[in-house]
Amino acid sequence: MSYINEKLDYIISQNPNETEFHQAVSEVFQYLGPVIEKNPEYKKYNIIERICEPDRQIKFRISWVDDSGNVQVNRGYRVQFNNAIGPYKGGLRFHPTVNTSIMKFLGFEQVFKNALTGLPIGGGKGGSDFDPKGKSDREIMSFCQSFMTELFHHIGPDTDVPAGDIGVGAKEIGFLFGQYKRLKNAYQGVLTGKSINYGGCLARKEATGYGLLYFVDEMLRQNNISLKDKTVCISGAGNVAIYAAEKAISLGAKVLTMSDSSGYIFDPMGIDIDLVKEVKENQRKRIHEYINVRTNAKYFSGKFEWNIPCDIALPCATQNELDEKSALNLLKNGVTAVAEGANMPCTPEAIKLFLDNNILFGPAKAANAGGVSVSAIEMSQNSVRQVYSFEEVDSKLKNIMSNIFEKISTVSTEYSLNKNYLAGANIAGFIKVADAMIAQGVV
Ligand code: NDP
Ligand code: 2IT
Repeated sequence: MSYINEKLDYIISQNPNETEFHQAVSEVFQYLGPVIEKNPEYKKYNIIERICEPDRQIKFRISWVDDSGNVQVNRGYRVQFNNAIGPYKGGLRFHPTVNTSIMKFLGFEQVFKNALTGLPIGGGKGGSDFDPKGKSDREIMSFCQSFMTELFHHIGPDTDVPAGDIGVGAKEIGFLFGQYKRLKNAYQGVLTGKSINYGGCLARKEATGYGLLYFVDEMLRQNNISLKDKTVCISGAGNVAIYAAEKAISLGAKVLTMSDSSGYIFDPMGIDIDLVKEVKENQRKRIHEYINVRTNAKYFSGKFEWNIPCDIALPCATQNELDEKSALNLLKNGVTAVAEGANMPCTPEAIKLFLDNNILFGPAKAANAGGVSVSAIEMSQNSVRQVYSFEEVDSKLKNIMSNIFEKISTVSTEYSLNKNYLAGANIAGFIKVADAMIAQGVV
């Protein structure tokens, strides 16, 4: 058995039942054989085992009172995975499916994603099984205050800087920030994704979706394809999906679908993004409300199976949402490119089909790194008490995304895996973190 496979078996046995974490580790490991051969130091310093073990995992109780006066209990997490290249950095997810495996897969991926940005940020992730759906603002505030009352012990602007993810947007970040400030009596850039009027960064809200499209545009351009007039299917209708759709439309593409966990909309005339924003961001309603206004669009309840023909597919909802069956639908309908806006949205079987069929594939670690990149810009603005304009941040974001593409493309070629951007991202991210760990000694 190869060194890598032995280590993979060991890591799986040490972390039983954490299937999403196993999946994320396997994705990185499948490309590490030649990397270890080329750099024997990684073996000597046992980087493989060290990089898979979080520096620290914090798990805590959150008690809070709902609007009926009942005491509710949820579970909170913060996985501080690796700080070899900077303070732990990564989002908080509030969703009933949150568990140790989900937190660890997200934290593990974040380490390599953050390395690819070229910015000084380590990787972490956190969250809770709290479900914000249907909760009043007062309930969300009460929960966030209780959550922060434990979390504040473990974070800080030079230690660990959380942000948003599924179920955590500017509103939740505001409640969390207010409580941190009260407990610490310090005004620090300890969270990113804040509102603009108290230390937030212009273009952070747009950054993941816009960044995804800058990445896709670059990937297509390097393969002599234009985004203009292409059809795009998007899943999700949250922060990432909305701004991916907005930028796709502004770059001349036509977006056909969006979805939520209840169903999906198909608008053959092209999605009206202002209407989606009105329904989802302002009214906080379900996506099916869209067809009440756009009567030519259709709503289908149930899981979106990527059965609408398109040139480009952008899964922007959640992990493992695009499976083998969906990938076969996309292939049958002649898809050209797939890029992951969500974290790990494509199953390994789906990815294999894309790579085997020479579909341009943008892996999450690279393609959705725009959000955390602008978070790092927010951190630096907070440190120097400075504010950049939207245009300045947007132009930095564009630059970062094209540098990421260039880096992973070059590394894929170096390892004779030309145009396998998944390999390029995993290898480039791993090498950067591994080298920093070795330089800092056995800690
Ligand atoms: P939001 O909470 O804003 O939106 C999530 C969207 O995905 C909603 O439309 C939601 O539908 C849908 N969704 C969530 N869970 C499921 C599910 N189990 N099945 C089907 N649909 C689901 O989150 P974000 O847009 O911020 O995050 C989306 C993805 O992007 C996540 O994978 C996240 O980790 C990733 N990401 C986010 C970044 C950010 O900056 N926010 C940065 C990089 C990656 P419903 O309302 O019905 O739950
Ligand atoms: O998955 C991600 O990169 C995020 N949720 C954003 C993390 C951040 O710190 O901005």
